[in-house]
Amino acid sequence: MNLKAKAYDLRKDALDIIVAGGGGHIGGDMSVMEVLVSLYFNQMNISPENMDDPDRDYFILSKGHSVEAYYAVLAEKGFLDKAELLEKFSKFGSPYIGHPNNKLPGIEMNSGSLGHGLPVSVGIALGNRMSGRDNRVYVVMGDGEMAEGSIWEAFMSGAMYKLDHLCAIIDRNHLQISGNTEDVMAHGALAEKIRAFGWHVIEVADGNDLDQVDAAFAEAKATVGKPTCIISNTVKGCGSSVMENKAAWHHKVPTAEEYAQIVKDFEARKEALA
Ligand SMILES: Cc1ncc(C[n+]2csc(CCOP(=O)(O)OP(=O)(O)O)c2C)c(N)n1
Ligand SMILES: [Mg+2]
Repeated sequence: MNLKAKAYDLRKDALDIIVAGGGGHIGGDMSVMEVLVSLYFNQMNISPENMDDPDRDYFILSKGHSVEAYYAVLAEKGFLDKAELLEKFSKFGSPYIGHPNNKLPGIEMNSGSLGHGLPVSVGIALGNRMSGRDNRVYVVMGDGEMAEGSIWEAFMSGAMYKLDHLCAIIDRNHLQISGNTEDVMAHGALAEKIRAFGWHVIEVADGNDLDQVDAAFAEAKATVGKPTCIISNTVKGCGSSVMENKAAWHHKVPTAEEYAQIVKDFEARKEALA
């Protein structure tokens, strides 16, 4: 499978889920796609067959609003049914709600209230180690999410317990709901701050380049004695100039014209990869 091209097909699936449901957090779905594709197809020991195995790897989508990208990847992996998603996403009474729901196959944790994924992941990683397990825990956060104080408590405890099987990823797309992160709650020297908390930090120059993302995860796996944080520099709305780097596309449904242009742009990006 050509995973780089697959990331664009999955962007199209996320787009279709949003259009079918009449709403969704499209910008952050598009920025995080290569991280999800790398994790689910190249990194993690996780599948519909082993979800009850305590030795599986764990994944938490802390920035739960990017659920449409998550659903698209879970469907591709065989956890969810794509046709059912298109039919039921965001419909009254449906389990396919606009944030991760742990009643669905493959989803470990309800998320969407930002700031909770890293604290929970610290607990899972510590519990796994206390049980003598060797599995890994991955958690994806948004860069706007860094404004939550609970994240920084978890950075402290993850380092204190030397959780080297824990890997946090920050989808550094520079935008949050209402604008640029540096205007809303400035990060300053983000990498240096997290390093000072005792983590190994890897900065990925282009987090929408699957090779760079894969390389960062390989380095995380080889890191001993401390947890790793990958700061993945991405483009919000990645895949189409209709959406890219535009705060207004944080949560939006495209018009028919915009939809047609976005799909055309995805195809062009795919061709450029070939
Ligand atoms: C505790 C909490 N406060 C506010 C929100 C509303 N909210 C939803 S998405 C979002 C912005 C998140 O920005 P970021 O983490 O950068 O995500 P991305 O850019 O990847 O979409 C906010 C403030 C929330 N979901 N949870
Ligand atoms: Mg962001």
